[in-house]
Amino acid sequence: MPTNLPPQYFEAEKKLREAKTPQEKIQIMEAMLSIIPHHKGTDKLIGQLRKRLSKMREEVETSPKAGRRDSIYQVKREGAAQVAMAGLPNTGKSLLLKALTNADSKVADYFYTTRLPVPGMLMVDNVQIQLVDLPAVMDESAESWLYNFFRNADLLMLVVDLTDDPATQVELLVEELKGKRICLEGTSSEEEAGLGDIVKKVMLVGTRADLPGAGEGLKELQSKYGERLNVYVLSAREGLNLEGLGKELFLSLQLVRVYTKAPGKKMDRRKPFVLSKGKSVKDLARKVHKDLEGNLKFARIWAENKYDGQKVSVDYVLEDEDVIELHG
Ligand SMILES: Nc1nc2c(ncn2[C@@H]2O[C@H](COP(=O)(O)OP(=O)(O)OP(=O)(O)O)[C@@H](O)[C@H]2O)c(=O)[nH]1
Ligand SMILES: [Mg+2]
Repeated sequence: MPTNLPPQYFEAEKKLREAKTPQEKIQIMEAMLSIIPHHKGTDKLIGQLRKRLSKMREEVETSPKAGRRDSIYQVKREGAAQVAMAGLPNTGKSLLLKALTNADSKVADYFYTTRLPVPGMLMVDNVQIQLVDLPAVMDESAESWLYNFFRNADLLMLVVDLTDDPATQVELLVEELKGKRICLEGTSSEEEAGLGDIVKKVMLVGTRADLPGAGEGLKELQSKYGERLNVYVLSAREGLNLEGLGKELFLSLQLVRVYTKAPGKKMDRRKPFVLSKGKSVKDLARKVHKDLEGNLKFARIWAENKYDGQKVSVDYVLEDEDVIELHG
């Protein structure tokens, strides 16, 4: 059967023969996998390449010389929080990342298109949230690093296709992640979490809201998960309902943003400090400067319709949009 491989594939193959380090080889093989067109004629080739890749990864990970993990599977954290996309293959994760941010991630109508993490930055009002597109949860060839990525993220965005039995997709995701000791808030796995399990915040996003059948899917999700999870539906292809997602993410992340100001000066709304809900003035001071916390005596606070420069103690719990003046 013809494989119809593009010239870039052969260039990559040549590079692979010349590559010296296992890290280089891994990187090239990942690139080859994303170049190969998917059809019956290439099934075998893709299978072989996947096998070689996972063998090479195993070698790297078990070799004492290699030490740390390969950096192509990591993303530098930027912004106030990191959100990892988790979904079954072909549910629209990459198109959603592209629709929401300036990032470019390959979109295609076959399974396992995304091979590596692709970060994008989402501005939510004046807060930056890093959104990371990732391989599908069932992608065995990414297993060695994908779940670590999920473990380190602040929130998992469960991306499900509304037109393909979305509640079952959620069940599968919950189960699969539970198997890797990642439990999800607001799902059955949260109640079952034991010692050594990590519990993650989640938000549920249904895609393909533009297609017939999506309404049924939403009903199904609402009835099963609506009470305990933030359920949001959209269409990345048609640009439906995209604007509100950032705000919902911010709420699901349970963050507050506060502004600091110097006495007698105005605050700068462009530069909020972002902390998790429940943090105090003391925590804010630590974030502003490491020496500040020890000298801190009190703070003054401004908040719309609530405070106008009143004195509060260092244990005051911060709320979203508070303006704080720290006094040592
Ligand atoms: N109609 C419609 N199609 C969509 C939507 N979102 C994605 N698609 C299409 O669905 C296919 C898969 O999209 P991707 O973004 O590549 O899916 P993915 O979840 O990243 O796939 P993998 O990386 O393989 O896990 C593409 O053909 C997209 O154009 C949507 O909201 N509506
Ligand atoms: Mg993808």
